[in-house]
Amino acid sequence: MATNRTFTMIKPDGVESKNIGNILQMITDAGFSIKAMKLTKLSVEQAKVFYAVHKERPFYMELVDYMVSGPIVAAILEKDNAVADFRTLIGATDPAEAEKGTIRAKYAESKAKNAVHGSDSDENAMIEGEFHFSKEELVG
Ligand code: IDP
Repeated sequence: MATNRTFTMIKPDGVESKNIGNILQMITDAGFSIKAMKLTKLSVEQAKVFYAVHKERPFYMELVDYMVSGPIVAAILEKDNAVADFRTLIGATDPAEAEKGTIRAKYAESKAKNAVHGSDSDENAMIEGEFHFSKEELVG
């Protein structure tokens, strides 16, 4: 996968608050094209693996429980400088600290329930994209 791609999830709170459409609109308005997308629900095992990097953190099981609490939308996005530009678009982890106009400032509930995920490196974008999608599910 090229390095102009990133991976995102609209997390359970973003789906529950009926903001799938609003969040996707912000993503495409910012110039990202959607290369793969699905509504799905993570298993406990998948959530544990996806967030394994945080397994020593005190909030790990809270994070896993939250990520399996409802459906998510997973997507692979493409744009020049995708990883960094997407992190800018979503804003800081804690919506109280996120820049005005970012997805988390507009739609996130809290530091834990923060509406969206965005990969933090090209390497993780590739790993996370391949974790959720087969080659056949990727368009173009
Ligand atoms: P990021 O999603 O902005 O990259 P990370 O530090 O990688 O933030 O944390 C991953 C996810 O773990 C966050 O998006 C959030 O859902 C959750 N999280 C981070 N810090 C806390 C916390 O202090 N309490 C509860 N959940 C947290």
